[in-house]
Amino acid sequence: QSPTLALVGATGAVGTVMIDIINGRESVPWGEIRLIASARSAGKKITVRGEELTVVELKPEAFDGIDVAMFDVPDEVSAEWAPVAAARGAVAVDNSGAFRMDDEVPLVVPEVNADKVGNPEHYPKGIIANPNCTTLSMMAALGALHREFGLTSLVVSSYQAASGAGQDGIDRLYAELEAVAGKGLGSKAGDVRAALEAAGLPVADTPFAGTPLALNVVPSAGSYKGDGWFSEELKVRNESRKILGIPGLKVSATCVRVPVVTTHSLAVHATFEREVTVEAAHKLFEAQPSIVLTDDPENGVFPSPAEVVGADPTYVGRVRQALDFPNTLDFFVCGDNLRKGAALNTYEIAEQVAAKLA
Ligand code: 11C
Repeated sequence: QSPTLALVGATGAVGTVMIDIINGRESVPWGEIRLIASARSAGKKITVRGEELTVVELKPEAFDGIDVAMFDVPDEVSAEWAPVAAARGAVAVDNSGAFRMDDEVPLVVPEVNADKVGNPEHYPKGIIANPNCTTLSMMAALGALHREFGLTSLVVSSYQAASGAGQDGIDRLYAELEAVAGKGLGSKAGDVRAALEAAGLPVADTPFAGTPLALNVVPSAGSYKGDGWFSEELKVRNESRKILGIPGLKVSATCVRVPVVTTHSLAVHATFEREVTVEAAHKLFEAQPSIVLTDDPENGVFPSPAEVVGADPTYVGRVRQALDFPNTLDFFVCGDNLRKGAALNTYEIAEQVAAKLA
């Protein structure tokens, strides 16, 4: 009998992309697909693979008969409900931050550590975690380089899209862009903020740290964690170490929100044990099916979010030898934070679990 799949958070920003991904697959391994959401969204009808499904409310019984349950919900909802799904016999594949650093929960990017879903002994809690979209955007590229050259340190700056903050982030960016368009703003400190306030869009309490995002960049992503660090920056460090299996990896990240709707970009400065060349890196990237190498800067060929959004692969370009740092490459990656960064990677893990169940 074909395994059954549940999608928890079916009506959210990532859940919606997940349904697009399932609908776009040539074939799927699933028998029943069940959509689950909060009481507020229960009863909604959504078409999945040509069949109109009714969203059911998140309750313990919703997991009965489910083999794999994907969670695209806030941390506190996953923390409560992924163990409920696991107790009812499902393998929970969780896209929140609730379990990522739990030693009994593998943190998986199939291109790097697919072996972690090979055997239920690897996930004794019945939970497998999906990384943060910022970390994930560079993992296929770094995994390929690490296998060959041995990664020793990583300095990263991110350029994160508004949709990382969910549908509220997308809505807020569009509203801000509309409020500032055509007004010649941006040459006087505070004029963007004043225009937003005048348009009835108070800046305090936005998903962007009380700072305008239109015509701006905001060096704050996630929540403040003390000593100058934001949660996104610490996630990049901790999750990269766990996924790559390098507990002592030196990592420093600065995470910045930019006025892009969807697709995170990262400038990566990566140092290796062994000598690495641009040519060798190009070859590795070309050989990795989930990477598209876009690297001809002289002719204006490099990845940028507006050209990449909606695509499954990670786009890599601007690969160059760091001039003053031995064994070090600088490069730029763009990845759709809702697809590979969230829904697609979660779905790929779910498919691998299904293959083991079959
Ligand atoms: C952002 N990367 O862009 C975040 C969103 O830990 O899964 C995802 C947060 C997470 O704001």
